[in-house]
Amino acid sequence: MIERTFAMIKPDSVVRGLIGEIIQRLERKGLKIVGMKMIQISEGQADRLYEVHKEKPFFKELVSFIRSAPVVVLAIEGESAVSVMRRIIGATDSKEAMPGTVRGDLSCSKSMNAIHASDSPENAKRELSIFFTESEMLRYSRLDESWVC
Ligand code: FUP
Repeated sequence: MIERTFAMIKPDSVVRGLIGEIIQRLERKGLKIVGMKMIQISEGQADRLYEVHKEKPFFKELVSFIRSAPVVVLAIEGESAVSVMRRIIGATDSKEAMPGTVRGDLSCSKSMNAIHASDSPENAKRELSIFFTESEMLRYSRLDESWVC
């Protein structure tokens, strides 16, 4: 089933010059970028994105990190996009993430872990709505669509 998911290239990747490398991996897999912008996350957006972690000891540090430099937010469409993206990004702790995944290849930290992607279709919908209006998610066909899945 074609799904939409939310992803965010985190500040560590932005300041390390890894935006292109990460986007290239997603495009090559056959995922379609239907929305993309570079932003400085507001405190309100960070609170909403990480609301499930509000009571966790790392929450304050997490919000401070995510606001420490710009991020690139992405709306992504594709066959089983939610689970495919989770596999591509790898385990939360980059030290444990498998080689071949974004985190496994490009990061070594649990907190500065390169990229975020929604963990369920429900969260994808919620997280997309924090950063994109419906009209900011665009419709087009990729030329390779019938060859990818
Ligand atoms: P993930 O879905 O893989 O991004 O991971 P979580 O939703 O569990 O955590 C969200 C973010 O909180 C992670 F990307 C990094 C940060 N985090 C910490 O900094 N310390 C922790 O112990 C757990 C998560």
